[in-house]
Amino acid sequence: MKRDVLENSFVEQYYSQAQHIIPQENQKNDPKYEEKIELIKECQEIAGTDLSTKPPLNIAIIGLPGGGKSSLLNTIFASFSTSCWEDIVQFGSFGTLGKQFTTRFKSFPKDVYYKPTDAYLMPTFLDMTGFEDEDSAKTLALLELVFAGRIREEEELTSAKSSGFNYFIRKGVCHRPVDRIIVVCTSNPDDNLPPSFFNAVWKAKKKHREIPVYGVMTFRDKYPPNNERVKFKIQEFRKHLALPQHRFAHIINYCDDIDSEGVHTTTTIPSLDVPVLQLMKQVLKTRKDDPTFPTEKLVNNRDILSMLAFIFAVLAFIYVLLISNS
Ligand SMILES: Nc1nc2c(ncn2[C@@H]2O[C@H](COP(=O)(O)OP(=O)(O)O)[C@@H](O)[C@H]2O)c(=O)[nH]1
Ligand SMILES: [Mg+2]
Repeated sequence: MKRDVLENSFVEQYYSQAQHIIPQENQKNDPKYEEKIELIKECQEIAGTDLSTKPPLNIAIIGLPGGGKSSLLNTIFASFSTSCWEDIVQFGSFGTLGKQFTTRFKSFPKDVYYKPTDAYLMPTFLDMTGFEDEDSAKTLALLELVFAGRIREEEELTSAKSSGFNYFIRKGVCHRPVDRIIVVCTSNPDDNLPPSFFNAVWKAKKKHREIPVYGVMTFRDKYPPNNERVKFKIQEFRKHLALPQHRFAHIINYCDDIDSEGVHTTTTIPSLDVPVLQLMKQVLKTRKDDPTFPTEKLVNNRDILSMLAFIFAVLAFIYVLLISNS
């Protein structure tokens, strides 16, 4: 039985036996409160501090509209917080036709979502919207550009069609390349998986360097893992993206369905946070090809330049003084 459950997702064991989650007005009364605090500490330690030689990780959240990407981000942010859930990322706005017409990404660095003023290198998240189930040259090119850090934030990606992809291929890098990819998808078995989009992600991530891919299925409250059709969807999702157990989680996001009283606007729900923090622990784990800061040489060069500029300014000043005195 346990094995069967684990085959669904590695976070199964972190949901209570009874799948029912009861939001508490005081988060400390949630049975998972202590575990949450412990996990936040573990994640902070894995992330490291700004004394280390690495930059914060860039984590891209991708998937089709309506799959729960933005909600997942708000859930991750709430899980790192001990005050309350906040709607930092706009969610549920995938349009009346259930489709977004523009492809964009928006980044959420630590300062936006992480309230403590400590030195931990909490990651930057990129929320990517507007993809469809296709692996056309355009989709592939857009994914590659974002993964490589060669596209500007909130730039409308759709205009690539008319101007050719060269429009976007810049010499300079606009943001650090993506270090991790989290593919998000609903566990609603009536919603088909997007296999062409998965193919595009797979091809794009192989292009520059192997970026580790993680998978998250949402709507666990509505489509629990003991349902045969949900189980089948999970298997297919994992097969498509070759997701080993520790890279896949079937979770519940913060949403009105789980907390109709709206308690989460004044507190957090540790029972929702713990499985998500377990996943974050996996995602943040240091890998050998993780980036380190561009060597000290760059900093030194910059220092030398500013020193030269200073000396030049002083000499110019003395020269002007001498001239005016003579
Ligand atoms: N019941 C339930 N609803 C969810 C869950 N995740 C997201 N939603 C809802 O699904 C809708 C779409 O979510 P959103 O995060 O905007 O999806 P996105 O388009 O992928 O960013 C919103 O109304 C959310 O409240 C979940 O785990 N359970
Ligand atoms: Mg969204």
